[in-house]
Amino acid sequence: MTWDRIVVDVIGLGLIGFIVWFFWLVSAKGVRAPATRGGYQEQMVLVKGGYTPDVIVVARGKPVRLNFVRQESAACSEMVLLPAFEKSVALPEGQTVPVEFLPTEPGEYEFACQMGMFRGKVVVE
Ligand SMILES: [Cu+2]
Repeated sequence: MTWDRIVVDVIGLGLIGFIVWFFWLVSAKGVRAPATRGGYQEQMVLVKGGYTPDVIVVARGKPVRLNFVRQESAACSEMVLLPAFEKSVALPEGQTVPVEFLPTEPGEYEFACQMGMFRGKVVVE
């Protein structure tokens, strides 16, 4: 085995490890919404065949702003509901729609399309 072959193998294994880490571990634990100006915890959520990311971790007591961006025309995703915070928001295709709420109690709060086919959750710590 030549050394360039070894390098290719190591890179390949590294990529596999990264993919497993990214799609498995990260998606299982969720994404922590970073703090932005104005004291918000802010996270972009792509709406396309589901929600990406679909698990968003926030701290309680600080306002949250989820910026939904719908990149599809399927009617399924034209609304997003966040029942625990009494939110029901229309998502026009291609626009960034902020949804703001203040989490006060730790817990897991689901958000979903109006038919409940796409699902995600906000984990409040
Ligand atoms: Cu739906």
